[in-house]
Amino acid sequence: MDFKLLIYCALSVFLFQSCQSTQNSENHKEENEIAVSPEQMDKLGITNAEHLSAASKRALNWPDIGNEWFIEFSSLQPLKGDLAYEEGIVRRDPSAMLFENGKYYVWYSKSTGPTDGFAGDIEKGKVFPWDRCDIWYATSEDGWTWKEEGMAVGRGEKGAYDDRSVFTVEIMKHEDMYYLTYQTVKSPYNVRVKNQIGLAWSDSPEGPWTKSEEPILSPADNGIWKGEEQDRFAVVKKGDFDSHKVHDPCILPYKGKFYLYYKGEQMGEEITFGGRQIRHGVAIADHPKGPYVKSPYNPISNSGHEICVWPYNGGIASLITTDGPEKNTIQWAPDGINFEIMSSIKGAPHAIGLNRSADSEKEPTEILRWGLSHIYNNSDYQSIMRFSSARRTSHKAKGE
Ligand code: AAL
Repeated sequence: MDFKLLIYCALSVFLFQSCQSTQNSENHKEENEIAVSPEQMDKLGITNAEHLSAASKRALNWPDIGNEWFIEFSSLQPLKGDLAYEEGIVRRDPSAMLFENGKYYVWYSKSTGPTDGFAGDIEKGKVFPWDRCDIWYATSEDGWTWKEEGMAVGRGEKGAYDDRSVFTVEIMKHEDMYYLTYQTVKSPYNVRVKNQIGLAWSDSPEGPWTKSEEPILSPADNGIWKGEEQDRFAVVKKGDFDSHKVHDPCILPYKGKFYLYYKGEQMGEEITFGGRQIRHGVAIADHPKGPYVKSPYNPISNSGHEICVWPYNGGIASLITTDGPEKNTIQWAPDGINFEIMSSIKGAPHAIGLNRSADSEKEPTEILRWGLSHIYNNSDYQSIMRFSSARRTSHKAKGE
């Protein structure tokens, strides 16, 4: 008996389309034929193949990948030593960790003092916890107890593109050279200020670091503000997904090139059905120092927040958190550009710093077993924490 025999059902679907042009608007009917195998019916628990709900139709399009990308995160744990929470100090947005010279290295944003916001004197105050930051680094033998080693990259001199803040850093090691990439803001830090991306390099994780004279990436220059007021929602034209800010840079060596993944913020950002309009893009270079050319396929994600990407099985995996309709998913792109959802998770720690010494090829999410994140101890001060995650393959009651 042929169990593979497919049941074909003809479904009529009315698609109501309205034409925006001056031409006639019309309703039209389309015939859809959906093939449902007995195995699919059994796996998805479909009652009647002739009556497929919209949910069942979507389920029939799910990839058949089992649960190997599904994980759950545990509660964040505090760090010890110099990276334990300290009143009056902001330590946040940890980079990935490298394991060198018998210890882990991490870089992060550090600033002091409370946040004043935009209402006060922005020339003197601190508008965000990540304003007036420098990039510091710390080391640890076990990933729990950390020693703060000092500043790695400081703000630039007055008038430089990075004179106000350098923050949200990532690290890449390539051919015995180390590259820090980070966000930059030039004074004055007002609501409409454009945020750029800088780079620094060294032959040692301990520096000294040489900074690029110019940013390596800038926002798209095709949005138009409306009026002179400091209002980032008032626009004549929004422009590309990254017309306001390029954020959260992370460079991965990939296919003989360098893929700089980043978060874009758009002028005139809106709240949509998925929350804030936050998207991700990629810019590609032949050399770690650039020039980085934005991919014509951008945006490559219409959801997410801080970038968290790793190589897996010839492609690139990406943890999508916080914003947009596809938040709380892990995605994978065979070419580093065309990402598909591989799993939907309960939620993930923010601003993850991955453990780059993990064997990321062992299984899809091996690199997420443990790493660093941050929490808001209060609205002024944040501290770096440790996350962990585990595969979850069954759901059983006590004693079952
Ligand atoms: C983070 C990151 C960037 C933003 C701010 C600090 O979550 O997306 O780094 O600028 O918030």
